[in-house]
Amino acid sequence: MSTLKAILWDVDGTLADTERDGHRVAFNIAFEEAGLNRRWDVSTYGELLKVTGGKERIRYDIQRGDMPEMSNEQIARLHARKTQAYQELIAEGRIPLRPGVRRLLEEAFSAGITLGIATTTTPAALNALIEHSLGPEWFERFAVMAAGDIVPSKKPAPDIYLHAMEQLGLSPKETLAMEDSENGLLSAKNAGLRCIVTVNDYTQNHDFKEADLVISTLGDPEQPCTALKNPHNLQGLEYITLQHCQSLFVKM
Ligand code: XBP
Ligand code: MG
Repeated sequence: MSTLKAILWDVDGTLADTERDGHRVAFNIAFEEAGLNRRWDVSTYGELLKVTGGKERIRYDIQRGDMPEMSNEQIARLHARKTQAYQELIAEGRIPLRPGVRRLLEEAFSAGITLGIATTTTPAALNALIEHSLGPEWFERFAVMAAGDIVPSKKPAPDIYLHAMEQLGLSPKETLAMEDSENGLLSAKNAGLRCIVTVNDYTQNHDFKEADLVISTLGDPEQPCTALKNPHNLQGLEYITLQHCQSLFVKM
């Protein structure tokens, strides 16, 4: 038996639905300004999400012949402009948090659970979302904000979770991951964590066999969630509480 001490949160798709109307739009703005003809439509972007990291995603599109050759430096410049465009979109407040995210974060924080971030996105993009969608007080409340190129390999590699746990002096036995995608789940599981998955339009058909719970959202009293996979047979899943998270640990 072990005890839940920390929850590490993925960002894109988990805290907020940032991909379709945030990152994707920002990539297209950067492509247009750079004089490139390439645009990532909603379904193409869904395919490209299997590659984590924005620079890596651009490189993949080049390698498969859908964008012109570019040096790493040119990719980095293009991606820097994309990040700027993304920050501007987020500053408009157009991407709200997903249902239940604020409620569960507040509940866990008040209960003294350590909270952190483990994401493949760029720190500047993460900071914009915290500032404008979550609230600046959360810069202090997250005990670790592990993001982007800080580790050698992005999700599905375990690196970012291992890094965050190392920073906090925590073991995987006492840490829960919140994810939305197969790559995210694999990253958490490769690091030995338990993992709750909230699906979204881009990830609902991913393989979540290894997840400890798969739900439509974290839910709220006025916006209940649907359980899609509940291997530990948790009860009362209208919305996910800290007690649900803790019971994943007590039972195993
Ligand atoms: C999702 C990603 C990111 C974003 C784009 O990250 O793969 O690459 O799509 O962000 P997560 P950048 O779900 O781990 O938060 O362009 O800043 O890489
Ligand atoms: Mg994600």
